[in-house]
Amino acid sequence: MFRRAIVRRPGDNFAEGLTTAELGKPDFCLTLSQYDAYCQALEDCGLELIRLPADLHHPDSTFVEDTAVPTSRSATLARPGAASRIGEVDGVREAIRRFYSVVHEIAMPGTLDGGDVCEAGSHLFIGVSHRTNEAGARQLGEFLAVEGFTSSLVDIRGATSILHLKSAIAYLDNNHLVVMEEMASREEFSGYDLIRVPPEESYACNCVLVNDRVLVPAGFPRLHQELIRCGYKLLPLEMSEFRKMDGGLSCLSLRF
Ligand code: CIR
Repeated sequence: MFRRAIVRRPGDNFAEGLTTAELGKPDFCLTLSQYDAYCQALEDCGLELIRLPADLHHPDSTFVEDTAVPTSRSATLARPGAASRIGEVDGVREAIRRFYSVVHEIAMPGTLDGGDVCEAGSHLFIGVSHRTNEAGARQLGEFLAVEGFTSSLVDIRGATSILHLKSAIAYLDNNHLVVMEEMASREEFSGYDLIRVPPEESYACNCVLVNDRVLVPAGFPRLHQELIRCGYKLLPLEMSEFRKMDGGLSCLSLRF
């Protein structure tokens, strides 16, 4: 069960963040209303929110998931792979320290974005991407091995359509792994009950189980139906403006 989540409000320069999406410029009013609905959804799932103010020095900082990896026993401060995002970590350090006595930190030459880390029970899939390098992935694996986690690296550098590992997979529970069709045959995922997401819905792979509900982007009926068939209760959320900035649903919060 998650009890809390850290979120950070988008700043009015949100549109100046990094993106490859070519979906146009986000509308700031709509961004804020989607953000408010997202926060409300987390509260509806029973979470207490730690709301951080907008950070205008870092237009991508609303994607707070990339700055840390919280588990039930420790948190690891990340070291984002994009130069413009490294400073975002300083903005969450204090909030993390308030709730964790054990805080690890990814160090040079390692880079790691939280969006590349998928916790699947006691196993961690760590994406090696254009943001997370092998050194960062291995550091995280070593920190969390002490807590009993096993880990494996998943090289996604060849998958041009995704930014982070969690753009392509999401672990729910009961061995269910949501996975984009293109990656479904990878050996790493062979022991799981796969919920395959067709290419036209692959944005929705980035969904999150928060206590008894799955937060999922609105507008992806095939995945919604499949999740309902598997017994999940859904909480669909409009994500259009975050998608324009390459952001997925999970990246708007750090849940613990
Ligand atoms: C970036 O390119 O870093 C941001 N514009 C989007 C980050 C999305 N993060 C995530 O999916 N975990």
